[in-house]
Amino acid sequence: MAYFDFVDKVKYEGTAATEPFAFRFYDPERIVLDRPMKEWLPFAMAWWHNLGAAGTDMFGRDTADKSFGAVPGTMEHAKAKVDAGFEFMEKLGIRYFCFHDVDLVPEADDIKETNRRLDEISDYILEKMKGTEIRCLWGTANMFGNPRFMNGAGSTNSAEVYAFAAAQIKKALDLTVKLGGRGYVFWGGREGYETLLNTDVKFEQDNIARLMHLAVDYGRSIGFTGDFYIEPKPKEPMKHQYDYDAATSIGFLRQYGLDKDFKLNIEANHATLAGHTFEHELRISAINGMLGSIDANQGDMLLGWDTDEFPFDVYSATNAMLEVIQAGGLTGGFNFDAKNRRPSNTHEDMFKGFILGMDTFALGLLNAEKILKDGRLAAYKEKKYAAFHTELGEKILHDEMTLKELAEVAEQLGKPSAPISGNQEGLQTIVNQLLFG
Ligand code: XUL
Ligand code: CO
Repeated sequence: MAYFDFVDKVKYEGTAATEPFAFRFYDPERIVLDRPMKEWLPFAMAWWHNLGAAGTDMFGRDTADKSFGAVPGTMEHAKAKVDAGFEFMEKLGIRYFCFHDVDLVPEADDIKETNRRLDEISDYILEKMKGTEIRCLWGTANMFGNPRFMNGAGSTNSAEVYAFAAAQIKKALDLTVKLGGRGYVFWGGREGYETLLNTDVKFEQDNIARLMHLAVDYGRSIGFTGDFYIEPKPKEPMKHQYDYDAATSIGFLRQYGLDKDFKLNIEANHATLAGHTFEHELRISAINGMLGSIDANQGDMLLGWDTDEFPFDVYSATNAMLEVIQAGGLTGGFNFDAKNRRPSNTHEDMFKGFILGMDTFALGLLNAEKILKDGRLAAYKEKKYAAFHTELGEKILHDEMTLKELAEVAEQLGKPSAPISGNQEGLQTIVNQLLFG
């Protein structure tokens, strides 16, 4: 049975296309720099938003129908979601999916029954994967939705709840390995606090790290060879979240000796909530050897919350792709942790959201290629740091100067030579010329 019979395979039709279900820029086999677009852009579908989210917000109920012909809350519905999801991914040429445990099946009262349902659905998914190119990008456990996690998961004050968090991670890792997942994500949804009046921050952070170590030990013991990821986010649902941004998360991973097994999953909208650009978070991850995967979406700068929109900001995608290319690509992928706006409530809109997002990143990739091939930005950067290639500069870089010797140089000079211009406007003009010229 087809759920989306209004569309066949979505193909690349070029920039003149008027057909809504076509790619204007995403041309999977086109070679960009040294590899096909589809290898630079391993796109993934987020099970939760695409097959689950139906428009409910703080002020109103569902606007979209995601029943897929079955009664929500049943295993028939869980299977219908698998069928719809695979049809969706195949029609768009999406080769990966990401899931939380509770996206796959309705959670039961007793965790034993939930786990039985997860076994059943993962058998069903495995069967469905056969004969397709579709693979799991990463799995995760939802440790924020169930009321038992109201005081956190790894950061909980209840030893029993801690055991439930461990049980969910164990099962989600089992599923990730069973489905051949490349990565495993920790997004610390409730790992944070509202007020220090009732919170022991050090106790909570130690316990989160302990749980992550237990996860690594277990994952490696069952043959999981992929990366674990922290997905930083500064706030929402908690006022203060421990994994505030890339720099904070990297410090945490190093402090607790987790940096060999973990990388980061950078989400665009989380970066902007932290007061950073997307590309800043990618750069900080990359220079620390921790750029793993991306949750591709965007926020609305006039709204202070995580709107998880499909990305259409081409400047942002261009800057992001510059970072990804210069990091040599991702070992993870681009997971569209994005959902349609509440009034975009049809099944057609599901396709349009992905087409928009995929085309935006393809355009970002093509623009980044132009900027890199043009070379003027790189040449300017060379010039900017050229003073470190003088005799004095080289000595500093080789740690051959003491503070006293540097002070003597300064005294001999009296004042430094005139600074060179930052040339920001000139560089921005070049970018516009390359993008629109
Ligand atoms: C929440 C968020 C999550 C994670 C996975 O803001 O991004 O969906 O990606 O738990
Ligand atoms: Co995310």
